[in-house]
Amino acid sequence: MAKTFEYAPAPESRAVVDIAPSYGLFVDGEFREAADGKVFKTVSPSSEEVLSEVAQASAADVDAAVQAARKAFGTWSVLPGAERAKYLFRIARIVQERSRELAVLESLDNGKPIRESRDADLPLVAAHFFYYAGWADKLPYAGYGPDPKPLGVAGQVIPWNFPLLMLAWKIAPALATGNTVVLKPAETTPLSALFFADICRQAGLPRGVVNIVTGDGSTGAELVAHPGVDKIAFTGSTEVGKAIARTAAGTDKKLTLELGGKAANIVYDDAPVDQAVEGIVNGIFFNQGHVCCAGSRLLVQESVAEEVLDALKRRMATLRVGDPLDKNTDIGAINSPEQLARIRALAEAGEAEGAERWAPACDLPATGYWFAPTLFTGVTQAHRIAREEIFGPVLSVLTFRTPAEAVEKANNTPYGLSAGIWTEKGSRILWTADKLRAGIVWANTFNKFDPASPFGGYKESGYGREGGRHGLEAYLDVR
Ligand code: TAP
Repeated sequence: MAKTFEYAPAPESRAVVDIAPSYGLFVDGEFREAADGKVFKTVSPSSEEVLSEVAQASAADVDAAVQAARKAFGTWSVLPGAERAKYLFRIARIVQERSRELAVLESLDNGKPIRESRDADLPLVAAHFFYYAGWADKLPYAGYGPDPKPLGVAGQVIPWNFPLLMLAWKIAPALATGNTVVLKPAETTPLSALFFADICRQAGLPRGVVNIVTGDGSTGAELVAHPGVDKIAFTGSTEVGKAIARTAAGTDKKLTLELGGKAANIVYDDAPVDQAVEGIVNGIFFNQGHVCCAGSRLLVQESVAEEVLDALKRRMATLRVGDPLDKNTDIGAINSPEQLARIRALAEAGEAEGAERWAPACDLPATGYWFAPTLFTGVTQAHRIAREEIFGPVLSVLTFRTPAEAVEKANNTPYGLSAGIWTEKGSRILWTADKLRAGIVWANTFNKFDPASPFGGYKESGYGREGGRHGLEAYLDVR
């Protein structure tokens, strides 16, 4: 049974970010209250402290934001690309300058370890703006015709797992291509988007080019249904993605969907074990497993399964769960009590269906939402933990005998977002990657992201690509 200890937030690092007691919506370059005055609280999942009160946007607020974006589109869309690039470069530089503050904010509101927000999220956010700033004046050379045109107003809805990074993935290509934006962050993580609104002001971005409407799923639904929205970009669950696709059907709105995943991380018998174990740990425990491309199914070749699992358990025993602001923390807090309940329910289903549950002895804080790194062995393809996205620090282990069986099992999922391969043989990497139905395949590494590389899935993981040159297409009227 896990022991508990009292939670004590790290005081010095908390002080680098100044969170106001309340925030309004960011519409037409200004923060304003919701038309009906409604607010909701955002809570730190590690301490259960209320961080701030945030405006809850209703249909009237969404309408005001879309109108502001529509008005701004008139001038923004005809600005020379080189001028738009200057704003994007400026935003990237300010993100870098304020990255310590933003990293602490993100860890407080989301629960992710500061080492990850500082070394992964924030550098990638800046990189994304730098990358798309570089495209803004080169669109005629992007392969979409000599004079590609923006679509108009982009309505963007993002999840809570990488709040600022998902914002960057959405806003950077939209602005580079001359579109204007209304973005709705997730209800549990609105703060970094509101700090980003302040960065837009600091960068002198013309009013109305970026608008942020905070709220719950109903705000997202209002946004995607608004007739003034020309393009919808959504990242989140497959269930909500399907609902949005139904809303957009029969309209002239363009739609891209980045949805869930159930990635296979395939370890062949010739893989360097220590390196593979690091990749497995990174694949499933990075960001508490709240990652759409998490390597949540380990497929290990039967002849090395025992050796790999022994090494994996030894490594898991060294992982530290706790205060996201502690630089030694490997696994932070689960983002919300609802998500914790979902993870618990699926883990219980794993046990009930006959898989064997294992977790290292682990001290979990008394306050906040926590789940110990967990693995299941004896998992079959019929088990719910092998089929459903858990979105938490839970690894399901399956074995295989031949490469063909590995591929067959890896592809046996309604999802098709990502996969990993661990082997010494280049030929085996190419053979396997060619047969996997996954938008991203990593070999001898996992969770590597680069703004130049397109990201997106097959099957129920969605459609459209974000990142790279391909990411421009979703925001252009390609004729
Ligand atoms: P969702 O519940 O789908 O929420 C995503 C966003 O949609 C949130 O902002 C949410 O608002 C909003 N929303 C909820 N209902 C809506 C509706 N009917 N119409 C419009 N918007 C609505 O997902 P989540 O729980 O935040 O995120 C976890 C899921 O996202 C996982 O399945 C994960 O795999 C997926 N995900 C995928 C990717 C990529 S790139 N493929 C990346 C990250 C996450 P509220 O927060 O207020 O409910």
